[in-house]
Amino acid sequence: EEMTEEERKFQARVDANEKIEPKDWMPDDYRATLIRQIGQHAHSEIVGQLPEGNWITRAPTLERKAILLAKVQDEAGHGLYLYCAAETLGVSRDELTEDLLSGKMKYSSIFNYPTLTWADIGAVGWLVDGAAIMNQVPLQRTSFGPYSRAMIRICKEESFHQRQGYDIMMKMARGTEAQKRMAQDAINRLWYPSLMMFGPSDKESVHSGQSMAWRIKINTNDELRQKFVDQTVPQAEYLGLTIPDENLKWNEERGHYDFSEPDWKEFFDVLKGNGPCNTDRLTARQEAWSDGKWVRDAMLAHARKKAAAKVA
Ligand code: FAQ
Repeated sequence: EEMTEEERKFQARVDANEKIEPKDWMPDDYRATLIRQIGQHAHSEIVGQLPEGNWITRAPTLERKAILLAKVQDEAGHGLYLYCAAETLGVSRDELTEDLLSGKMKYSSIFNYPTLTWADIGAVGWLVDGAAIMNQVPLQRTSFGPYSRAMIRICKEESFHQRQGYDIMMKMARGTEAQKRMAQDAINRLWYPSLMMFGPSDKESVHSGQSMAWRIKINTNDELRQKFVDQTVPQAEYLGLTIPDENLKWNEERGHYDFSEPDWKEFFDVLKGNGPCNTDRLTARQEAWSDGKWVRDAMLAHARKKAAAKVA
């Protein structure tokens, strides 16, 4: 397909690593892809509070409780910056929320898995935040200005989250036999779902080609998944825990670890709504939205009263 003059100019700006700002001209599909990705990312931060919020009342010490509470609040903040970034593209936060609640928009597959023990909170911080950072560090250089700037602050907080997760794992791995077993069980259950966070294999990724040409994405899904494995294996070794993959092996020639792919059938099933917690997560968000209706109504009524008073 021939590019129009506008499209050519736009692509030249992207190729020169210029930031695209909300009021600049952009192709309709660039806008739509960003709304999808940023919106999905925002929803992930919000839904991502649920598996961890589940443990706030049961954290083993006051200090762990305070840390977890702060982390979960950070995720809420990340969701809010990201909704703001999406709003600059001409979509409202209410529309995005409604599309999440109706199942039209997605959130990360990982949050459809349960957090069964305290060790899962360690593994979520270490593996899930670790995967999130691996994906988000390059996105600091994404072509859309508001998204790239949101990523800078989010990455700083996310690095702290990962350290707190690893710290929990360290405590568990060096604790009693029962604690060590819990830590190992958490890795066994969360390893493959963490690998799925990077999206389908490059062969199956429908959006990567165009998104990379537009620098909405900087790396392919498989590139980031490989980097994550390479970074995480030595961390597991240091903990004295085992990654549940018999094919995991350093490949001298490639300079990378060889590893087993996750079960992609399970991944696509979770995306269709059939993961262990999909229904719970959406129900929790639907309840929060309807429980909050009176607050939204009251604030709108108050704003209308104020505006009317000003006119009078
Ligand atoms: N889950 O063509 P691609 C966090 C969908 S971090 C669900 O490869 P794309 C922090 C995809 O939408 C997690 N759906 O797609 C935290 C598409 O479907 P569609 C959030 C997935 O967009 C930590 C289809 O599959 N981070 O929350 C997933 O080019 C701890 C085809 O895939 C981000 O969102 C998946 N894992 O690449 C919070 C990062 N993977 O829409 C609390 C930004 C793919 O056509 C606690 N996003 N799909 O119906 C991205 O970098 C990209 O969107 C990818 C997917 C890499 C996720």
